[in-house]
Amino acid sequence: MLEVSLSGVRFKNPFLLASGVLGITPGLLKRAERSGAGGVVTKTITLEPRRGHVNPVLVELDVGMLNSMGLPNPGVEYFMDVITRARELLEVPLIASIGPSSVEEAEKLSTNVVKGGADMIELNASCPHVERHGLEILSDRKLISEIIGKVKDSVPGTPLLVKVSAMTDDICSLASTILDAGADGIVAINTIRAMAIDIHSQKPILGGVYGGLSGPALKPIAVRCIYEIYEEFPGSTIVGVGGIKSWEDAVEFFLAGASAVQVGTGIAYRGLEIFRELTEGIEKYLAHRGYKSIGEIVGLAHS
Ligand code: RRO
Repeated sequence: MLEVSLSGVRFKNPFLLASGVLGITPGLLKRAERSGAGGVVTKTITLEPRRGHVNPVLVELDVGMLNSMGLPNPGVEYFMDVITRARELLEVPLIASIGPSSVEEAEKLSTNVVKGGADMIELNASCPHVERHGLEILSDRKLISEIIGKVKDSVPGTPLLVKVSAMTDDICSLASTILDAGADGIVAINTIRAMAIDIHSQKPILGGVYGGLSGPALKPIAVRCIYEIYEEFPGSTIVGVGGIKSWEDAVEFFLAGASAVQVGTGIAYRGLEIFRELTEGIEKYLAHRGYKSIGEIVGLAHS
């Protein structure tokens, strides 16, 4: 009932661990699987190790979370081993998130993560607060097309999803560029550039000044982006992410056009049990309405 296939990769359920949350060690990825995740995405991997931004890197707000992690990761050489060990441990698909800053880096990153054993690639070109690895790439249409083309040439058998941002004036034209360049699908959406100021010190709270807003405030924006993309490209592969913390939230994403969804900040609110809550809730919703598979409700809000 909950099984989905994304560009030929099969998932036992459509609830995936989002990038940046627990995706740094094989053991943590396995914990997400044990808790019921249908697939897992690694922390975004860069060619060279990165320390990330200075503390504080996370603030809880009343509308969500603000992070300015700064893409901390041990680099692809180290991460290949993490992917290989995780692949041995996991039964669910493993998606490697890569964060290149150039076409050359995209080639090296994609070749290496696939050599390590990744089943799928998520190209993260939408971090709102890390220079050279995020929005600069997504807003340069020529560069993003070249990167997508290079990844597809380097690892032709591995499906490629591109994670986008709502911070664009025309999400459909961005989606068109991405799909025309050969990507297999779109992950919508990354966090939104935001900030918080401490009224006592009268200074920005985050060490990196700017951060990415995630959590409940993001949900209606993500649903809107997915709806717009699906309306223009019906049947395209869209993976939704942004503020899901209940099965009812997830249903909205499916109705808008997502074939699967990712959970990130929701884990901070609900714990890893959220994966069971989502699967049980959606199973009941589908059964109650007489649907036999999750695919039957994808995009229904458009009809
Ligand atoms: O590591 C981060 O600071 C980060 C990344 Br790469 C991203 O894509 N989105 C986000 O909110 N934080």
